[in-house]
Amino acid sequence: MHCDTVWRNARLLTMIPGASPIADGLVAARDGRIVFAGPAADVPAFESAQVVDCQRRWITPALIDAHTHLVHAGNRAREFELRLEGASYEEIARKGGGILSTMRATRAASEEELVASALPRLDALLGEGVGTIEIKSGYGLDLASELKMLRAARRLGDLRSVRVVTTFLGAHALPPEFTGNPDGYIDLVCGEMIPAVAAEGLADAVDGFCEGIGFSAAQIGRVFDAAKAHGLPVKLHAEQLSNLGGATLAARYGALSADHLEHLDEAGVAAMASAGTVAMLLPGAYYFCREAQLPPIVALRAAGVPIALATDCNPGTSPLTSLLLAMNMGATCFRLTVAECLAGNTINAARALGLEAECGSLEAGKSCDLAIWDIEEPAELVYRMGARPLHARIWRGI
Ligand code: DI6
Ligand code: FE
Repeated sequence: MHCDTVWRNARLLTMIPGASPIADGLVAARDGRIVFAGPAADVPAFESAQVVDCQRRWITPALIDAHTHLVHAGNRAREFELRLEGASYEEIARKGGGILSTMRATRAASEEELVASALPRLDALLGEGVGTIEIKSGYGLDLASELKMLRAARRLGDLRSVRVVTTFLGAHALPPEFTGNPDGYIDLVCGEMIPAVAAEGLADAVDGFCEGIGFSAAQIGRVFDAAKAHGLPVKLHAEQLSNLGGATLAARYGALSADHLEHLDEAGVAAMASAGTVAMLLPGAYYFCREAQLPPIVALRAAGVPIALATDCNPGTSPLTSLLLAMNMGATCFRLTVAECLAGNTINAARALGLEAECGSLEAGKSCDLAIWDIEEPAELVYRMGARPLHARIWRGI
């Protein structure tokens, strides 16, 4: 076996479902892909240009943050203060704050400014071992500004060694030009924005916000029809603040994921289970908004719905740039197990992006995206708050 790099003397958490940790493991890479990951005793004879002694550190797949609004301008610290004084998220949104205040700042920013302001957030995530990140549009809400956001997101992937997956979220909020005319805005999303985004190859999926302060299930259904017509997979912000049946709708369209889900009901759980739609839980938003309603974890588990976790990094409801803290919140707020939290940021997150053949586990054939940790046991990744346990991050073998 010819390799470019071998990492030896490591403990491995492959994240292959059902696999045990490997006490004396080795990962070998060639041309950026894993050619072997397993017990050192099983490795075939190899020659390698470089051999790294990991000194018994743990190696996991690089982490995956599969739901973010990383690209945006401005911040909403003032709204945070208003909420501390008693205003609700929905009240602020209805008064033209909320998503629309970020829309104004994002429209005013250049593509370069969007990239520059997102880079520190991206770097914080990379410093925790993230190798793949999903980034949504949705703060432009007109064609030019949505395209600008998606270009900024793609540009981030050129500037750093990270896989950037983009999602068009035109149906995030109603822009002021369409006040009183949500269906007119959905016409624009379906008739102009999705075709333009698809023609430029700027989005890997289409998302929407199915909520009283967002769009109805019927409106989202039209967006999904347009996405499908352009060969784009879908996902949905569903059942965060109320139950509009968004998850069931998403499942009907074979959605990659349904996200948030605090108000998901049994029918929604069953629909997701039969469609194989991932439950993308966002504990940062739950925590930051001081939600009272927990997502139906026990029912999701019982139905075998794969559970993923992400930061939901956004200026309004989850100004969070730590995926490790999202894991801790998944455990403390949602009572997820350590194994569920780890799978939620690796293998199940890969599935939520349709990338399960590419990343999310240490398996021959996948991209060699590794996180090498200074920890004694994997539970520490979930247990600690504010720790910086990353020793090294490898992306595509480098
Ligand atoms: N749900 C969320 O949590 C974010 N978007 C969404 O649809 C919040 C976006 C914001 O408040 O800026
Ligand atoms: Fe979100």
